[in-house]
Amino acid sequence: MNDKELVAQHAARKIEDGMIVGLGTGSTANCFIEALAQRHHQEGLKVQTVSSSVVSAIKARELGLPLLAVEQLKGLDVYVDGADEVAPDMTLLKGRGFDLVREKLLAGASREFWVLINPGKRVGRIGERFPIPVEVMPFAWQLVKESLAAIGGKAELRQTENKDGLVVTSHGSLVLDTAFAEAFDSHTLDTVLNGIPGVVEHGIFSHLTSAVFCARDGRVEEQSA
Ligand code: ABF
Repeated sequence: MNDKELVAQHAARKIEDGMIVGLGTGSTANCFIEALAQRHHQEGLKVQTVSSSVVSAIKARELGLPLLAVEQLKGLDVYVDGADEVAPDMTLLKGRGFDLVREKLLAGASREFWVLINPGKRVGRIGERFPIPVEVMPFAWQLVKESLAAIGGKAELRQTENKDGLVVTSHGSLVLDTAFAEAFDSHTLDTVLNGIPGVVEHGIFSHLTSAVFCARDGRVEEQSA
């Protein structure tokens, strides 16, 4: 079993009968969906799930997990997802993939948010390895780029992998990947980005994490808020 499967199974074992479980997006979240489906079928674990992306919804449906629409939800018990960077205070950087809007919506609406990682995701500060993904309304991108420059951010529109076009999220937004030359306080930047008109959402997840599960040397270390 690899580290992603290990940490995914660890999280899936903590899910209890009757829970509404949010499914993240990415390779680690995929392992969690598989581990949860296994418990659902083999042990009769009764869960309802809600997905953070079309990709996760398709996977959950294929594996026979009961799936709710986000529109039906008034809240959920736990949201389980991976991350791109995890700071010591459990602030996260997410959104190297798609759908950070739904990811943050579910993380914020959930009683608990569990983050599944390996030690390679740990950083001293958010933005150490990756630029901050800032999702913008398409018509606003140039003006938002200027606003980001005014606070020291160098923003580039995200391109498709083969560089033949721009990335468009499933909600029709564009993504400005924004690097800051100077170290910043992630909680302050979170608030500042939230206040820029035209910004739909961004990849700093502050004060949302309940627990980080990190697979290391065949064991899972838990860090709780
Ligand atoms: C998505 O999955 C993104 O927000 C985050 O970027 C990524 C982590 O994926 P993986 O587990 O594949 O490293 O939730």
